[in-house]
Amino acid sequence: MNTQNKKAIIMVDLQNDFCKGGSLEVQEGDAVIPLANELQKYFDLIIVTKDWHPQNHMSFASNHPGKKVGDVMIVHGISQVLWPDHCVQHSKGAELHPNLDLESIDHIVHKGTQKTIDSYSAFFDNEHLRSTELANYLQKHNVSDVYIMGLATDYCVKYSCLDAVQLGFNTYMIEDACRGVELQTGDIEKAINQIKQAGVHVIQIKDIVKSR
Ligand code: VGL
Ligand code: ZN
Repeated sequence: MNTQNKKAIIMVDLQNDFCKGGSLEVQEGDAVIPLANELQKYFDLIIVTKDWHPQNHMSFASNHPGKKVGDVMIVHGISQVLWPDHCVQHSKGAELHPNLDLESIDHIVHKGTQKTIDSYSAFFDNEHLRSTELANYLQKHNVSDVYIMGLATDYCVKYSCLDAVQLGFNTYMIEDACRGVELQTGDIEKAINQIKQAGVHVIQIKDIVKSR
């Protein structure tokens, strides 16, 4: 009998700072919160990620004198977009959106916790030096299928999808349950194409919730 058949949903960065009034507000970010609540009951395991930065984090423009938000810097040979201060550990902005249902959450992943490196993916930092142990957690719980939704399409959702599929999970990105930053016009579309190219199934909520 194959026991590797559990389905998990990873709800990415549903935090105040990415929603209305937050410091790194994603357009229509709030719209995905009720969708996250609606989707939960279709999964065996519910994971949430939290972007969880120290105040001196390298991704904050404020920590690089002379740089501004949106600038791109090369750090250890990889390009890093500089962001407004966001999701500072224990701040209001780092809290999960107040309307998100928390009762069924099985596991929380904190990422971006080291000041010297960013971590868009729920699985690894941006250099793949350290893992968050999420892959181990999923394997331990016999998860074969990983569904990913949340914020933001063109950053944390994208990199989580790419790592999940590379790790060998059957990976599904729920497109209409994600919203993107779109620093440059077309970034969301590019992200979706890259995700598809990598072998991730890009699906819609109606593919899961048949009554829709
Ligand atoms: C994210 C930019 C910086 C995200 C996190 O959740 O997509 N984007 N930190
Ligand atoms: Zn961040």
